[in-house]
Amino acid sequence: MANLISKSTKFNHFLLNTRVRFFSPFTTSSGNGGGGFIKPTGSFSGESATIFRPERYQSGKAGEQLDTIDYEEVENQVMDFPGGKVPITSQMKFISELSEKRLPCYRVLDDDGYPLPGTIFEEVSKELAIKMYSSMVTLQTMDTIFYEAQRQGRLSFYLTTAGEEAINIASAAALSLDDFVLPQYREVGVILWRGYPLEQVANQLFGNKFDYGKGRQMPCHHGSNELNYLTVSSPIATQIPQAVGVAYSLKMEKKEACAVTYFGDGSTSEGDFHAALNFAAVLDAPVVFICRNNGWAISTPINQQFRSDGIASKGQAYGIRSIRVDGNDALATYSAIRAARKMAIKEQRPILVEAMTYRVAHHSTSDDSTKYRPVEEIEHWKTAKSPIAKFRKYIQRNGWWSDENESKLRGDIRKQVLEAIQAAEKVEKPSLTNLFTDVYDKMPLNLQDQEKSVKDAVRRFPKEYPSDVPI
Ligand SMILES: Cc1ncc(C[n+]2csc(CCOP(=O)(O)OP(=O)(O)O)c2C)c(N)n1
Ligand SMILES: [Mg+2]
Repeated sequence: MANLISKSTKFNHFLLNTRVRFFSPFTTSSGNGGGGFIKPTGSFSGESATIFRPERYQSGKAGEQLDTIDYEEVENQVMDFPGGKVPITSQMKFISELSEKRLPCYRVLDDDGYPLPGTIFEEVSKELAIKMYSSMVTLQTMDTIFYEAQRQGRLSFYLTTAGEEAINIASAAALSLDDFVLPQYREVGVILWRGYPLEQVANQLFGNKFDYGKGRQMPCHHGSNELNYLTVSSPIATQIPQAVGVAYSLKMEKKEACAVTYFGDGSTSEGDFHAALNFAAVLDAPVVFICRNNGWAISTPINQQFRSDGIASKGQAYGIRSIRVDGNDALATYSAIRAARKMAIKEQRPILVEAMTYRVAHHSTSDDSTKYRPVEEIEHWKTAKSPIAKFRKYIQRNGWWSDENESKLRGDIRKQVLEAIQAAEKVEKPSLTNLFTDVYDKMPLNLQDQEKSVKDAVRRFPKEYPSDVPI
């Protein structure tokens, strides 16, 4: 039977008959990993058949295949196999490729910002709710301005978190600074929440001499030792097994912390994802896997990515407790990640969270997503399903927010981001020497030779090289 979220923290008890549940790694006699989940009130297959082609969201066709198998077990016959006794059946029955029903999605707020009847969630104080909301707006504003700056040719590359602001901020708010974060690339909100200044975001994007990475990474590859946020690496999914290693070392050191790794739906097609889940389960590593299932891996929709019922079902296959959550609902995401973190640390086990969302923006500034999906669909998720609008309705209804607060916040953030851009743009680039340092304690001869030849080339052909990069 699936496990209840621990009651030790404050939950909102509207009605007591509904429970937040993680799918247990082991199925029960109910056949689908635990019954009694909250019945989802919305669906990610799209509300309007004319606009949405449901197959995009429907990677599996649960409900259309074999019924849950009811085996007749042969009395007094078991296979005494290492790890537990296996019952024997005389019937040749194959287990179905999918469970009877699709895994439901845990949601707290409806589209109007009202808690669903019977929902149980972690309450957030007014102060925390406003901080979460302001951070989501900061992320959105920052994305808009940096995206435009790239379009003006001031930056070489950018990618936004548009539509995924709640996953970024609400999950970050549920973590502790002692936890180690191993991100993909669409999670800049997580590092911002941990205290990375807007100025540093701009420094990284411009690769100037204040950038922690000394200009050696592509834009959007943030990282900070101080904030326990490992630098983004471009090859997809490499961070997932690394997170298991980090978690295992936290376990060995008996730390009150876990590793948290983020990745997209597309990344789950990499072998690294599967190896990581298996290692984590076998090693009982305190790691929280957060999959942002945003429907797309650049132009590849999820129904071309996998045939399983999304990602949460894969957790169970590896023996990992898992949940599917509405990633556009900040309160549901916050509650699920708080519970996941707590279980990962207290019980020393991995947890998988599949956060359902939609990538509202193009994949990056190198993409035009209108070439492969209808504009109406994007617009729908941008407006009707906006995680920011939904959370605003909640805080405004609670009397914590007003239209005046909103316009002041947006004005202030816009000013801060523009100032950060203008300042970072003017800062000189790191010296060319940095290309050769920080890998070896003492630079080997071959690198010394390469450094010399690069610098000679720049001196001989100065017009061929950027004038703002000091030698
Ligand atoms: C190993 C590897 N293969 C391919 C790529 C090119 N690539 C960059 S992002 C991306 C899509 C990833 O999609 P997903 O994991 O769903 O993340 P999202 O962009 O949707 O947030 C691909 C294929 C890469 N960076 N690394
Ligand atoms: Mg994706």
